[in-house]
Amino acid sequence: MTPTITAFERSPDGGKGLARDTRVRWALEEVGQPYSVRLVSFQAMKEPAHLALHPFGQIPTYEEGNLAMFETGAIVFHIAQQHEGLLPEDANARARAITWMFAALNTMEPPILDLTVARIIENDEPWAQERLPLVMDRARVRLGQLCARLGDANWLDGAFSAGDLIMVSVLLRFRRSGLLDEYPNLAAYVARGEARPAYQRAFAAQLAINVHRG
Ligand code: GTB
Repeated sequence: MTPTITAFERSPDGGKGLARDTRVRWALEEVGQPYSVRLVSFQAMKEPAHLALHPFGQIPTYEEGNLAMFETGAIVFHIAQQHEGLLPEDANARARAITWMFAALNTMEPPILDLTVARIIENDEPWAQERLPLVMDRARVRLGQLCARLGDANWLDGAFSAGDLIMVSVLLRFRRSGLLDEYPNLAAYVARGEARPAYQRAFAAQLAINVHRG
């Protein structure tokens, strides 16, 4: 059954891969699963029909037969469990790949969200310029630790996995702040992820929607 995901009708980044439907599209492309996309406006996201799918009124959602899901971590995990290619067969390696998915979402994503809030949402507050360096330094702690763990490996734990897919998706959001470039191995890791044909297809599909809508 072809799954349907939801995405922004008009993404604030113009469809450049920063909205979270990109990671779901990427996972579907990695496993070769075709999918449909239903575009939603900011207003429609807060209306009952969408809230029935996503209690927090956000994108993306994932529908497949009588299954409806939200939260990208859960969606990518579901896709990875249903298809070969995103999680290793070996039970321990699989558990470690899942650990990296959680690490990306629970340990690496919060500092980037804090940074986004500090740089964009709180930017006009009188204390913003004083606070920003603190938020940047907290992000640097986590990036430094991840940098040390990755070293010169291509991926976090052997072959590319759903753990890398989520980690790259999270890390690429550090790029605008300039922080990613402070860690050349992480910048190269993100570039490796983005160079994957499946990522390229996901990115192009998201961009096409936004280009066509001006
Ligand atoms: N934890 C949830 C998940 O992983 O699925 C978070 C989902 C989420 O934050 N969705 C955002 C959303 O729907 C879109 S991705 N926001 C609308 C709202 O809350 O009303 C966040 C996002 C949006 C746009 C950009 N951008 O354009 O740069 C970057 C990130």
